[in-house]
Amino acid sequence: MKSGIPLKSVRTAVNKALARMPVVDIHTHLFDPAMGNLLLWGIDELITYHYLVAEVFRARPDMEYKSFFNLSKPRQADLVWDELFVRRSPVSEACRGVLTVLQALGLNSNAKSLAGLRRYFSGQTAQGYVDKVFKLAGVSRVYMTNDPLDPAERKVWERGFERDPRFRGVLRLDGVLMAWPQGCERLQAMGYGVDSSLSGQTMAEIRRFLREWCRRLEAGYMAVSLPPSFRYPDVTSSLTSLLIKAVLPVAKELDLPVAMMIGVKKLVNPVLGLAGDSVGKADIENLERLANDFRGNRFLVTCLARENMHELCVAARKFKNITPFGCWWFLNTPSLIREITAMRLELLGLSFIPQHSDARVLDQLIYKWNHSRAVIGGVLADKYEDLVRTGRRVTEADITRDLKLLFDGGRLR
Ligand code: FIX
Ligand code: ZN
Repeated sequence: MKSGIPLKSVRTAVNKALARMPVVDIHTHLFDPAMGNLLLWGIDELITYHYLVAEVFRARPDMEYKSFFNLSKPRQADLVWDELFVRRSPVSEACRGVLTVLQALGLNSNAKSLAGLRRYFSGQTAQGYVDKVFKLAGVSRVYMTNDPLDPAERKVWERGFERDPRFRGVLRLDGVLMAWPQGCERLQAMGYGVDSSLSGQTMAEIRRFLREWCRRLEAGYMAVSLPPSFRYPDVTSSLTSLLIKAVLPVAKELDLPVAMMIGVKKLVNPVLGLAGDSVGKADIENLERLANDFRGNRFLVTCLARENMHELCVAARKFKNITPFGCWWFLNTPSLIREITAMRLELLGLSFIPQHSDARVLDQLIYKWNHSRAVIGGVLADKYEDLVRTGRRVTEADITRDLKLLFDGGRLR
C-alpha cells in the first residue's frame, strides 16, 4: 500500500501534479490556425484585448472614444502600453496577464515601447506559435466558439480545411436564438426554409441547421450566452420555443451538452464595442425549471454574476444534468477564482469544470492558465491538507486522478 503524502509536502505535490496536468480548455474564442486571420495572436492583439480597452479609458477619461478607435491597431496598442504599462504600475489582472506572457516568452516586461517586442512576434508563424503557446500553457485542446451565421467564418468552413485536432468545434447559437427574427433572415440567406412565425416547418428547418452544422464542426457542444432577464418557460419569447422545439431535442439526439452562459448585459456602453458589455444577476430558478423539464439533456452552465455562482452550485446539487464550469469574464480574477473554486469543491466535490480561459488571443492561454493553475492549485492544496489532517491517506496517484476529473473536459468529445 502506497504511503500517503506527509502534510508538509501536500502543497508541493498538488502544484507539481497540476503543473504536469494538460488541461482541456472548454471555452475560447480561438480558431484553428488553418482558419487564417480568424485566429488572433501577437503583441498588438494582446494589448488591444477588450479587457484592456475598457481599462485605458479609465486611465484616460479625457480621451474621446472615436479618437482611440480611429487609430490603427498598432497605434492603439502603443497608446494602451504607454498609459497602462509605462505611466503606471500594471496591477490589474488583464495587465498582469500580458506581463506573464512576455516573461514566459523570455521577453522584456519593462519595455518602454512595443517596438522591440514586435520584432519577436514578426519572427513567428501561426502554426509554430500554436505549438509553443500550447506547450507553455500546458493546454492539450481548446474548444472554439463557431458561428456559421458569421459570413467570414462560414466561408472558411464551406471551403473546408485540414482540421487541427487540438481545436474542437462548438456551435454558438446567439445569432439564432437571441436575435430572432434577424436570425431568421440570416438562416434564409443560408438556404434554410424558415419564417419568423416559428412554424412547425421553421422548427424542422432549424433542427436541420443544427444537425448539419454540429456535424460539419464536429461540435463538442452547442452554446448560447443569455441575459440576466433569461426566463424559462416564457411563452412570450421566441427563445423558449427555439430551445424546447429545436436546440434541446437535437442536442439530446446528438448526445451533445448545451452550454448556457448566463448574466451578460450586451452593449450597455455601445461605443466601447466588445468592451461595452456588462453583468446582471439572473434568477437561477429558470435554470432549475429547464434542467427539471429536460432531464435527458446535459447543461454546462456558467454565470457572470458572483452572486449567482452560489445558487448555481446548489442547483447543480439538485440536478445532476447541470455541470457548473469556469470563472467567466469579470469573475476570472484571482480573488474570485479562489472564492468560487473553494465553494464548488465544498458543495460539489470534484463534479465541476473549474475553469476555461475565454482566450480571444492565442497568447492569452499562457497567462490565463498560469494564473488559474496558481490559484486553483492553492485551493486544492487546502482541501487535501484538510483531508490529511483527518488521517485520510492521500497519494500522488489520488491527486492526479482527481485533477483529470477536473481538467480533462468532463465528458466532452
Ligand atoms: O459570450 C462570450 O463568450 C463572452 O466570453 C465574450 O462575449 C466576451 O466578449 C469575452 O471575451 C469574455 O471574456
Ligand atoms: Zn467567451
